[in-house]
Amino acid sequence: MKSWRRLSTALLASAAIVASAMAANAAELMLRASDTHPDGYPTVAAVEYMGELLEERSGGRIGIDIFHSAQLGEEKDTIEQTRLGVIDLNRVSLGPFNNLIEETKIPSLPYIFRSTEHMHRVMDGPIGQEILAAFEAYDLVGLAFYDGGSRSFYNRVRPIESIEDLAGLKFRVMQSDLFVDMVNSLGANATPMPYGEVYSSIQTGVIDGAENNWPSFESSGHYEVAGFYTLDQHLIVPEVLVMSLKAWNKLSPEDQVLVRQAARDSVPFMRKLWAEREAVSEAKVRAAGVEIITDIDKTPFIEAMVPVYAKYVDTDRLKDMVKRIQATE
Ligand code: GTR
Repeated sequence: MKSWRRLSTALLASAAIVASAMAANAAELMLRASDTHPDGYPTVAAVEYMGELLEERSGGRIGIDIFHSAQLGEEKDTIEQTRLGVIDLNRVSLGPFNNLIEETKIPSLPYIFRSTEHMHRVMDGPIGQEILAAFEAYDLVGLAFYDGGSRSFYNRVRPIESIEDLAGLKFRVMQSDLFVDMVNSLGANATPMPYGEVYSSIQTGVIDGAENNWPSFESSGHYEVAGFYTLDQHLIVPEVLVMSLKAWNKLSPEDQVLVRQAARDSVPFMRKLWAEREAVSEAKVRAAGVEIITDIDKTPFIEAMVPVYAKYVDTDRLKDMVKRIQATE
């Protein structure tokens, strides 16, 4: 009797899961997508939009189930899970790929791009294609690049008005050796840590600050615990949307085209949302009374990066890529 009851409970539970999955979406193939950001953030909205395009173009056969707010884990872990095929799609910064895929170091170099427009021209062209192609050797398919604005330092101790003011401060960086060396070369101390630990680490004084763009500074709530933001704009790191090679290989060639095209078509949508969100986030942070330092001489910051370039741009191929980026109008 007992085992019968257990069995029927189990049957009811699995029926409920199936029913809710069917009610939520009738698509035959739901791709599981991960993002560290909350619902409504431009990257999350862009992958959702890609899902709508896919459903429409596949006649409802393929859709995307998006797990936002780091529900599936922090970026470094979700990258591993995507390589293993546990997660199908992943929207991440290029930063956490730096130690794994050497090509991703190049667009992650400090001050490599002169502006967002320069970054677009490079990443939309052959160099961007070369970097997307590099993912395949690591069990991933590079689908598209999204915007990540420019990243600047914020902290809870003092306003950074010159490079000297960074001395001795402890900043969280993404889990990438390149960013550790970047911060240390500026005279501060770097602590690599997952994004989700930054808020409490600033609050409790484990670190003095971190660095990020306007929308992340705002949506993470970091501005509530770090009252000084200096627009030194040391990084313009693109975001990337990757797919698990395992999941990709299960698709028919026609469906691979659909997925790649839907990802591409989500890029202009994302860029528009990004520009809007930057303005909204900036206004919110300013209204909260954060001291914003805009007038900063970037020259010493750029000069301090010479040893970082020497260390990370360490092959002829990477040197050539840097030259081609610098030569891009
Ligand atoms: C954000 C980026 C995230 C994550 C985060 C971080 O700007 O969109 O993917 O990399 O920064 O600092 O960890």
